[in-house]
Amino acid sequence: DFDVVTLGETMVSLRTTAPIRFPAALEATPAGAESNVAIGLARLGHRVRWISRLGADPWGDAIVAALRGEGVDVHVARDAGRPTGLMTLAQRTADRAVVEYRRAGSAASALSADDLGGLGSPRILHLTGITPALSASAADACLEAARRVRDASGLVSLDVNHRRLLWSAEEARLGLRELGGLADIVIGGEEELELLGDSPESLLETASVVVAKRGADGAEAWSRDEHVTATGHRVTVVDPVGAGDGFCAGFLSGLLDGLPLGECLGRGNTVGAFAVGHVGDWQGYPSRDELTLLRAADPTAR
Ligand code: KDG
Repeated sequence: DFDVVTLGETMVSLRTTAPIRFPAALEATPAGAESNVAIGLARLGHRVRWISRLGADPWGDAIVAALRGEGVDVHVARDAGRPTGLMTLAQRTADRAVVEYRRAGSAASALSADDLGGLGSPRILHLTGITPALSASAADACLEAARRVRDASGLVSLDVNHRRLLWSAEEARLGLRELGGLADIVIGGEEELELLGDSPESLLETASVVVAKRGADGAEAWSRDEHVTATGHRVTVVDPVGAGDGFCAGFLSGLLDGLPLGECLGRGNTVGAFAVGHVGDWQGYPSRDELTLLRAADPTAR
């Protein structure tokens, strides 16, 4: 069985640093919060499977090839009737980007509980609040996967990842609370955690660990008997997208290795720091050997 199984949509992301206009120089790269986490975990040496649906189109082939190339086990249905989702990302300054989604009716929006054949009994199922926003059947797939993994004594991890463009505030509140109630590990920014409950501590009624991500300011975690913080890294930001997913990969990697909670936060912060130094969601994620690089006294390893 896998250390981690994750489930969600991966799109073709067409990136530019200029406003969208012709002629357009766009760079195509796979982007999806859950597959980003899968790549981050695979680079750290964990066994990870990604479950999804893709169009029966060349973009779907390219996403499969990229993820397999990163060592992720790909378990996808190819849908001849629906395209692979697409997004554009105009990164207008180092830390400001404008995203547009072309994912309504995409292959992954048809995800349903019928796609859970490859779920098995992983140690951790990692979900995000993006998938339940795609469609009612995708929301159902998340709930059903969470129930099955809990029944098999696995842990369910949820990164809130609230995407305002995909659902209304009220739909998000209801959908995220329902899924959040099945999660053992709840991860989010401070405002995202507020969507789920009155305080991070209040989420411990159902979760065993709650994590607040604060980017360069580090992270904070609450469990039933611990409250820990970890400082972030001051690094030059080239592109912040993908840092939160990198954080999740590092944090879950720490849990899988049995590290104390504070060190899990530390590993999350480290992967996040690598992520922001590189253009693209996941391209900058570190391998296991590189995890100590930020601590080295000499900035050049030689
Ligand atoms: O966290 C990065 C993701 O947001 C990005 O890869 C695209 O999955 C994505 C989404 O739905 O925004």
